[in-house]
Amino acid sequence: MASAEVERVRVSSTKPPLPDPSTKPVVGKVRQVDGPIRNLKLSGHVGFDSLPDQLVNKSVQNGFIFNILCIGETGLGKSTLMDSLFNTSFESSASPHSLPSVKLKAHTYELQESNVRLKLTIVDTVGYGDQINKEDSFKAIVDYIDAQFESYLQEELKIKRSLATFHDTRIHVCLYFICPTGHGLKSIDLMCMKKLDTKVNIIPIIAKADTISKTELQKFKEKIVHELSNNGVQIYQFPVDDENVTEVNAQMNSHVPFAVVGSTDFVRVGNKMMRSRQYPWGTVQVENESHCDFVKLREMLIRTNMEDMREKTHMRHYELYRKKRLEQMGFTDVDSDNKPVSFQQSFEQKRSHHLQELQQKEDEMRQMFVNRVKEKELELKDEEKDLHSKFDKLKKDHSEEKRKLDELRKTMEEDIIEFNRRKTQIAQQQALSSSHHTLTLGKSKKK
Ligand SMILES: Nc1nc2c(ncn2[C@@H]2O[C@H](COP(=O)(O)OP(=O)(O)O)[C@@H](O)[C@H]2O)c(=O)[nH]1
Ligand SMILES: [Mg+2]
Repeated sequence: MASAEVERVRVSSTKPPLPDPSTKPVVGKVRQVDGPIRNLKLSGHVGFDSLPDQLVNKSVQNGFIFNILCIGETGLGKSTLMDSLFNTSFESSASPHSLPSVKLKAHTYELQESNVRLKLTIVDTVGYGDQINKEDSFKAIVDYIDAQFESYLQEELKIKRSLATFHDTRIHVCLYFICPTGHGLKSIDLMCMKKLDTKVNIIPIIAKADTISKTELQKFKEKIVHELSNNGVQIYQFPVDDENVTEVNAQMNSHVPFAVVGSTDFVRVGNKMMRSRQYPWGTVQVENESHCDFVKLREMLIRTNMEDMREKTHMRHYELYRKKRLEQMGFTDVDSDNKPVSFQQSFEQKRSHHLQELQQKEDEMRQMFVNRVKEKELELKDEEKDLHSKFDKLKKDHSEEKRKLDELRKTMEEDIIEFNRRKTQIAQQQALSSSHHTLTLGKSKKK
């Protein structure tokens, strides 16, 4: 096969000046084979500057998917915060504290803002922290996250895949609700976040921040950050590589964990209804930045970094899962000499290895079968021999018995003959003696 020629030409376009008839277009003339990429000027408007618009239109048409996992003890305000974040009511029902284990419940909603559709899935950890033994609380969560990765991987590995219409349920962000104790993280918090930090983007938040005083809150935040870094827990960092958001994201990274307040109640402030919590001593406004970090969280989670979280989920967390799973299946990018191998080579190698193993197993089983048959044959032969000798003995016993019986019969027959002979003899003697007696009687009568 002839090796393919690689032609790389880079043509750059600034906003097109009016075409100058004296300069001939260079596009297509300058060709570099396997050389460096060159910048070229376009001498007229081509139109690929509409690519971003095309992308936007397509994305808007398809709609977006975003999946949030809320982890936190029952009653920490997870459902209320979700209602507050999306400014709606998801109509969730309160869960009891009596569940024997942690269960994950997902609900999917279709939301629309202007012409942008969002398929939002909120996954709740029902019963989290309610068991006496909390050691295994994270297991159900890890399993759930992996199960979503697995179903995406299975779709991806199908021959006929429909990823465009596939409902991607991979978790894009995990909001970890920290109890506002002021005493730092609980061991369940650290353990759970540590188990999840390679699987999902974690944003820790301090729940019900209105129950903790301002000075305590600052110390609490510092303590949490310290404990997270001491335990090597990697939480999600808002990206600073996009210059449009570098500054705001860098600043927001220093505010994590956000201390939030949620509410389903509204209070009139001026001529506007504001989400607030009312107390005898005053009102906490959810969207007031001097009252809590709710606005910061909404800004970071929904308005600035939603796409980054979707991307990181796919490029980092899913990629890691996929790598592990493919390696488990026996695929690799390099051979034993560290030389690159293609997926096909790797697959064929795995297949031939598998076939070899199968053949070996089949041979082993066949050999085992032959051995078993041989053993059984020997056993049967032994049993047959036994039976034969038993039969011979029985035959011998029988003929011996028969012989004895014959002898007995013979003796008995002789005895009978003797008996009969003697019987006749006695009968004769009796007859003779009775006739003699009659004779004697007769003689005496005559006298
Ligand atoms: N003080 C305070 N109470 C809250 C806050 N958010 C929710 N709550 C209350 O806490 C209770 C449980 O809230 P819910 O959202 O059902 O908790 P979930 O079990 O974590 O979903 C409800 O009575 C809420 O009104 C908050 O930010 N501050
Ligand atoms: Mg709830």
